[in-house]
Amino acid sequence: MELTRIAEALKAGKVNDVKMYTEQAINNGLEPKVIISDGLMAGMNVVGEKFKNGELFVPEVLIASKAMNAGMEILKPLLKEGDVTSKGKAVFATVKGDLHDIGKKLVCMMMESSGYEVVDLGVDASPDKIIAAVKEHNADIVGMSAMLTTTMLSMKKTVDGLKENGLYDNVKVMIGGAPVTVNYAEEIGANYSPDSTEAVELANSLMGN
Ligand code: B1M
Repeated sequence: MELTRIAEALKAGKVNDVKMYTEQAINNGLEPKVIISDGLMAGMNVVGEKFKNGELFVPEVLIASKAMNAGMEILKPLLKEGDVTSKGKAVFATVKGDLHDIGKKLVCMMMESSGYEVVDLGVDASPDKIIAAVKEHNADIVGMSAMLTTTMLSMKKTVDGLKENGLYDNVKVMIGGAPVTVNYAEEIGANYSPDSTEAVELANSLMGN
């Protein structure tokens, strides 16, 4: 019941209602991951469809995104698995020109909850910025998210930059986002996962965890 309410409130962009129903769902013992997938993401998927069909426009989608983020913030602390030793350090970013960050934040949350130290560079991160962060943090993993067919090209530039700077052999590159495919990942020398759960599984297998 709460899950339907969360999805409905998210679709309507009712930030306070999303927070309230998310808290109710937690209090009623629902699993955080279920609240994300069957409540928040269920609502966001409908918003995505309506946006695509021209039934919703950028301002409504932006409000729905705020509602999604508000729910995720409440759930974030609950996803942590207690005191786990670090499985590795990961630098994550949404690539240059791209402002979509909901999916990337979700991947970061799941990675953190599974024991990775995550440095989130935010959105619109240039190849230079990502490469500098990989160097600075001596990252084991670099994760890039893109939601636009135009911005995913920046992933290749970043991978090429990592190679030019002699960093590529020491860092595992992970990419994802709606327009990204496994073929594109292979083509540019990266590893692909379709969603946040598989992103963690991929990171574990790449790191031997
Ligand atoms: Co935008 N947008 N948007 N948008 N938006 C899409 C992506 C679009 C598909 C909508 C459509 O159908 N037309 C379309 C892209 C078309 C294309 O290029 N193929 C689009 C467009 C066109 C645009 C604008 C150009 C619109 C305009 O201004 N005219 C503009 C571009 C702005 C920019 O980035 N420069 C724009 C703007 C926006 C908002 C700002 C309004 C808002 C973003 C708010 C925010 O993120 N803070 C927004 C939103 C919300 C969407 C949709 C509706 C939903 C995206 C989302 O958050 N989904 C989206 C439609 C859609 O996807 N169906 C759309 C929920 C999220 C949990 O899923 O992000 O897919 P997702 O993440 C998943 C996986 O992809 C994966 O795991 C996540 C969790 O399971 N994943 C990874 C993601 N990153 C990963 C990284 C990994 C591994 C897995 O490893 C590193």
